[in-house]
Amino acid sequence: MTVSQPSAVEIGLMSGRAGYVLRANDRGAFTVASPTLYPHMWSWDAGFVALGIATVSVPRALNELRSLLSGQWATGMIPHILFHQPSDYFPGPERWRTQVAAARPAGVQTSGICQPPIHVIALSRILHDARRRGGADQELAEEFVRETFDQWLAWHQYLATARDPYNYGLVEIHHGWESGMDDSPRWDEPYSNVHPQPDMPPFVRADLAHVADPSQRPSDAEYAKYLWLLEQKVRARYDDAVYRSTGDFVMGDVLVSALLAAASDLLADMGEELGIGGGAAGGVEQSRAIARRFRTGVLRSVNPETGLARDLDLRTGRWLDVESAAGFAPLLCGGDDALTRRQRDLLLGPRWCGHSRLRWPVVPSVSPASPAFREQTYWRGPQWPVLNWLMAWALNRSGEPEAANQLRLAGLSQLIDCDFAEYYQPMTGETLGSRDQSWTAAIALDFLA
Ligand code: 9WN
Repeated sequence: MTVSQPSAVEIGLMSGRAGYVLRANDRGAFTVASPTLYPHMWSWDAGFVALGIATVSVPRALNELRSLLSGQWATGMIPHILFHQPSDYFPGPERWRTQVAAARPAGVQTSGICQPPIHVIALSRILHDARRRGGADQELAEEFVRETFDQWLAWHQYLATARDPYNYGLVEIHHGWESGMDDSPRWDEPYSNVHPQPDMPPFVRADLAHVADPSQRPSDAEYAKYLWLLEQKVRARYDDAVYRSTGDFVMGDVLVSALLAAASDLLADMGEELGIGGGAAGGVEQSRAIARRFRTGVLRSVNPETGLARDLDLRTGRWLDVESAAGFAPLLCGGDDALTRRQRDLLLGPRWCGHSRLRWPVVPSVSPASPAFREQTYWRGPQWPVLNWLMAWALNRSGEPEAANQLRLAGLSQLIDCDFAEYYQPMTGETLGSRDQSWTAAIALDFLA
């Protein structure tokens, strides 16, 4: 299916409405991930939000990242949620009980796990935008990179050490939420080994009140497992080594690893350009070493038959062969040109974006040809605009601008109604989950810039 360029009127309407959504979701010091379902700051959402806001205002974009960094733990971890204000979101701070953790930050309540390291990718894009504009924007952005370089490096080092103590080259995650793809079939096999115990405190879900149909969200049984892993993290006092030996879910995540590799290269590039982090033991070299290790880990995970990268269950030692979009991790971190071309063809081909039943040729979270595919359940098949953005970004970076533009145009067509939904039913184009989702509006702005 070929998709055409949006008209000037459509572009004007969409960018106006996307800007409006981000303004409406702005709570002063930070942007909520969505107005009611997610009334807090989420880590990887904030990265996407910042790069979208940068197309309108570089200072506001930098403030978003500054606000996120205010939640950084002493370990370097950037937590997955910052609870800047009270709300009915569950699980909130009283469930996370991060006061048991010595490394928690002062002055802001947070969750105790993390999310994919998209932030430096966003920052480098913001810097690029700011340089194009020049003047005060460029100065501000460059100053911000100088000021925060060590914090981003500490974040990456945390993932490279505390989360890869045996140098596998795959970042270990301790909860499906850390992958950003909560109920993805990537985690079905590992979750079958997670058994909530009767001493887990009872809970009432708040999320279902905010969606039209519960089948768009994870099931109650899945939620119980999510809460059980949270409980195990609390019982380990958020100590990664303790959790590793006691927790039920320890996975080498290929998407997180690929993003870490890509982000580490970009951090090194920025350091070199701005003359920071130099020297043999400096931040630039450390970042390059992280990039190399995790790129190697991602490439090693590829199944030669399918051409897709695989997560590794570090509890059982089993590779997890699932046709999820995370399998395209090598596109994000590069390192093997033949594989990049193979993945480009696969992504645009009939098992993925070129599948004959798709309303729009946009990256689905799971291949529609896979038995695991579900058309309207969360990360089990629906299209998430941010994933499509990531793949378009990766294709551009790999020297595939035409393929990238195909995804960009398809993504814009999908968003033309300006609902900026959290995710989309791939066969009908119906909007699912939350509306006015900040990161969806943000990537629309970026696609339009
Ligand atoms: C749990 C905020 C977040 C995204 C995740 C998405 C969803 C949370 C939830 O919403 O997760 O972290 O309550 O379902 O899966 O990727 O960051 O938009």
